[in-house]
Amino acid sequence: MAAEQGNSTPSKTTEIPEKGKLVLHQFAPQKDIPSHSAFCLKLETYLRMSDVPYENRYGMKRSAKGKLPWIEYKGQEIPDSSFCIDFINKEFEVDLNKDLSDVNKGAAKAFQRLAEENCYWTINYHRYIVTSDEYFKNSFPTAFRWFLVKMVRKNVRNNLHAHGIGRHSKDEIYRIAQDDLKAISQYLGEKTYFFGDSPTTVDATLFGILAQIVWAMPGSPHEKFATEECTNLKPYCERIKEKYYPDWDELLAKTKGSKADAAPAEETKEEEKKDEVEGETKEEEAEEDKKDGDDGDKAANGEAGGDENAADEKPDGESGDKGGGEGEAKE
Ligand SMILES: N[C@@H](CCC(=O)N[C@@H](CS)C(=O)NCC(=O)O)C(=O)O
Repeated sequence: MAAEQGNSTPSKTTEIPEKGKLVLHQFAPQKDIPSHSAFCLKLETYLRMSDVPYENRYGMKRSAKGKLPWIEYKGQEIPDSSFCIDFINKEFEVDLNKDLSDVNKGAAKAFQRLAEENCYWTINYHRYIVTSDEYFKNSFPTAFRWFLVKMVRKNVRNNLHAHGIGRHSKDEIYRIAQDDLKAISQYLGEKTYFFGDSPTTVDATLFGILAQIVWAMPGSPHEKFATEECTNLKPYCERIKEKYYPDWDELLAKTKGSKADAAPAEETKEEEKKDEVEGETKEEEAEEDKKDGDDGDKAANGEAGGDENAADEKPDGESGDKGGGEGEAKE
């Protein structure tokens, strides 16, 4: 099955899961929501909504595709939250979308793409470019913070530029996010779930994204817009949280002392990246930090300056370190 999903070499698993249980590999919980990864939270929510038993394995070990989350079941390793859902549906004979009309199936797919392929990037932009220092201070009070901020900003800049959204100004990126939130809010309307009284896959997807905004981006334009202009979004998240996460607080309590938090002997992306940058001189770092600061200031003041791109000042292909992930590298 792993091959069917387009994997390359599966990563090596060290612990044997409880017999017959599906294992969800994801980042450790944060102190405000169970995951700062929209995709990890989506997949865990889907498992809960479809009542499939699973156990969490928190850590930094990426899938064969280099990302989290991924699942493991009876020796098979499946990367990518959507491919995981396809696999779960088949294997456990569940399908939250089974009663949807074709029209709604089409709408569900469109909203999924809006959330994951567009809105998601505006969240990364806010977290890792605009407020990276603050974000890391609050979320990752580690000795390596200076290093994480530097590497993550560089990676996120490259990714945002490659996506295209990073070529817009700060105001434009926030406006794009607001348009997405408005569309979700308008479609949801007064309904309990996106398509009525029962949850479907898109509810798990949207919860993964919206929970970031309403609970884990305090003071952001996203949060302000979602709570003040789209007043049905937070209650929607609260409904899902209440119904599917009775153990919410227990999950959050796992932030400290978790496997990921302890950054074990297991090789992490951060450690790999640290090795990569050790050759850089302090002067180079200071220069980059200054540039980041200047960008941040420009962006904060809404200045276009000589460079409209709040998120990326470098032409394609110029910077190295393309391979890593987004800010989630440290989660
Ligand atoms: N399409 C993937 C996207 C997963 C993804 O982008 N995960 C991020 C965390 S939100 C990640 O692992 N980034 C790479 C990294 O952190 O190294 C899915 O649906 O699972």
